[in-house]
Amino acid sequence: MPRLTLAKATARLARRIEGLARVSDEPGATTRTFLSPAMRRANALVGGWMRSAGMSVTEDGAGNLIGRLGAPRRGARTLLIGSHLDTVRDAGRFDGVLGVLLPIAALEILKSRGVGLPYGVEVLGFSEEEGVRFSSAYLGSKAYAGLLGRSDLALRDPDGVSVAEAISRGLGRPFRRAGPAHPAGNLLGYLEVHIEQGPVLESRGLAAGVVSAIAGQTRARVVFRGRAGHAGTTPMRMRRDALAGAAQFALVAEALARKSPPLVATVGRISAFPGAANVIAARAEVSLDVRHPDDGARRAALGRLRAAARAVAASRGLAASFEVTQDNAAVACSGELTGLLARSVRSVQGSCPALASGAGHDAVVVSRLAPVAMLFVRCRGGLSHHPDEFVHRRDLAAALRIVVDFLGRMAVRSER
Ligand code: HGY
Ligand code: MN
Ligand code: MN
Repeated sequence: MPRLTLAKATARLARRIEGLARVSDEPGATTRTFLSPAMRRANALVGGWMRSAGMSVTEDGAGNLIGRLGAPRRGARTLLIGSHLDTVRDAGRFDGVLGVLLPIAALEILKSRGVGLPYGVEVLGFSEEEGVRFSSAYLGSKAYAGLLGRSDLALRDPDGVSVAEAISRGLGRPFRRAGPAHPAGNLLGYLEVHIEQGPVLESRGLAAGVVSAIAGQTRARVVFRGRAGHAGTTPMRMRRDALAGAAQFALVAEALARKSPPLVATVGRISAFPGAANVIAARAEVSLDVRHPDDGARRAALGRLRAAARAVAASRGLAASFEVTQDNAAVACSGELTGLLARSVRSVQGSCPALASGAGHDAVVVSRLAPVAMLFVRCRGGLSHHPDEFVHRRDLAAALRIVVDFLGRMAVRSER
């Protein structure tokens, strides 16, 4: 096998990222949601690349794609490297995907150099991280970690399909709850390579950095109920307009977060029933996403937002419900594993900033199994969850060099 140069590996990685972006449930956009037809095609495509890197490939009971490079000796521990293959709607090409395809390229470089690793490696393509279909994130990594519970399996999508039904239909077999993919102690750690999705690395003129901690995150479904009525004949003072109440709540949530940085609160989706132009909305539902590096501050903000929903409803003669659909505490990355990763970053770019992550990542869940470290890679303008999301070729190359170096450092650490 000819030696795979960094330039060739980077070019092939860039081509694969472009190719995978065209595997979508929505023509002309990049959208892949939990166990959708496009997700099934994505697993087949990425699984082929994993095989060409010498890995054995399996899919677990929740559709997570697992590429495995066995260890040369029995009893050797395993390093997990991965991220998610699902996307938001009309997504960018790098969010999640980079963290699955880049380690495959790094292992191909080592293979072409005839370098074997003294530990096992599992490259993971999680099947659901974004929480688009079921309004609750991390279903894939939770299944992998043995943490997918009955309440998760009972979540329903907008069509009323439950997670359990989606798995049976999507995979052709019922989900069997099982323990974690690996017993405690078998794992060296988990590395997730991810675009920064923020402006810091670009402002510092750096290609990469490490993550210190991942912000806590709560998602909720807030529903306002009023009374349908004729848009032309119902006087304004007699209305109980659920959509107007939901819209007012969205503005109240935004104002509350603006006043208390670094708190962020987002209403990303609003829907109304019956949804006709000439009918006053009887029911309106909004999604709510609340994040803060400090868990106490996030919980306090949630209390204020819950009270705000009640106040808006009371002022308009509406009823309001506030259902938390996901709640994750902030997670600190492993100091030791992150310190090792930082050495690899410094060996490539001289310095290594440590950044807090406002975005959630599968590392939040995998931290329940093993120490986690995250490599952030600069993305243009910090833009993400947008089709113009972009990583320069030189930054792909830098990240690839960092991960190859890190795999080597882990070889030394694994022998201890
Ligand atoms: O929402 C997030 O933070 C991540 O993109 N799932
Ligand atoms: Mn995302
Ligand atoms: Mn992501």
